[in-house]
Amino acid sequence: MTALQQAARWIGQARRMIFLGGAGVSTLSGIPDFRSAGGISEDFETILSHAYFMEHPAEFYSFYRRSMVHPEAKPNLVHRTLAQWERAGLLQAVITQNIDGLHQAAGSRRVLELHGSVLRNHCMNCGRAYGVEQVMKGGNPPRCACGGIVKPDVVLYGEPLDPDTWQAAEEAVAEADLMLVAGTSLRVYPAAGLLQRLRRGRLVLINREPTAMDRLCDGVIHGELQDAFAYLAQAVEGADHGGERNET
Ligand code: CNA
Repeated sequence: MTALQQAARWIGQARRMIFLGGAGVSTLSGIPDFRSAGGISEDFETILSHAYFMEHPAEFYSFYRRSMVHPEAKPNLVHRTLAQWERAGLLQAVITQNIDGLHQAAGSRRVLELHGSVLRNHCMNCGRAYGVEQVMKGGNPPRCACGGIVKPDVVLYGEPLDPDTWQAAEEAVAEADLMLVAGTSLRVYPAAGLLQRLRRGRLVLINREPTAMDRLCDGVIHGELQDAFAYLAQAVEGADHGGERNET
């Protein structure tokens, strides 16, 4: 049995599966990741830091508008398969490091956005909420009617994660009987540390290239997500789900 066949079998048997994904999930939607060859080449860890935003908001927004916001992007097979698994009662939650909102666009309902979302923004002075369209047009940096600078609700390097989202992610991982991880280099913490919070579940990783966490996994598939999910979507659909699960 191949690792992919084994993964399909485990997904079919799982009762509390969760998914943890990263930028590789959205490369198929035309959004570059950070660390692949051909990914974002600028010094993103500096530009996307809290300190840089506070000191150079216009330079931050020049990069951010060009590289981080992709209003034309549509969900791909991976997003759609995960949404389908949630509807079928197979998947408990998507935990994502992505900030593009594509899981929700595909129909996923329980999405824990560890690093926030480009779709939500707020004035740092009065707290007024702004949509992504308002942030993409207008002056640089975008300003609120009150004169304050509008900041994306995205967790910048050097900023803490939202504690409620983090706690919900930790709990979902602790309760999981299968954790499927895909499209992430697992180099960003604390997100990558979630793999070590798994108590008794199986751990399966799908990624184009090896990661430092491969050795922790029960199953590792090195390859393209589109190939793996094309197989899994079909194989899991055909699997015997046991008839006990609550369909939603
Ligand atoms: P990363 O460090 O760029 O790693 C992405 C991983 O995905 C790499 O190991 C790639 O080899 C792999 N990969 C890319 N495409 C595919 C594919 N088609 N099939 C299989 N594997 C693939 O990204 P991480 O998510 O690990 O890093 C976390 C950062 C990236 C988070 O803070 C995100 O906010 C940030 N980010 C998000 C987006 C987005 O929202 N779409 C885009 C770019 C960066």
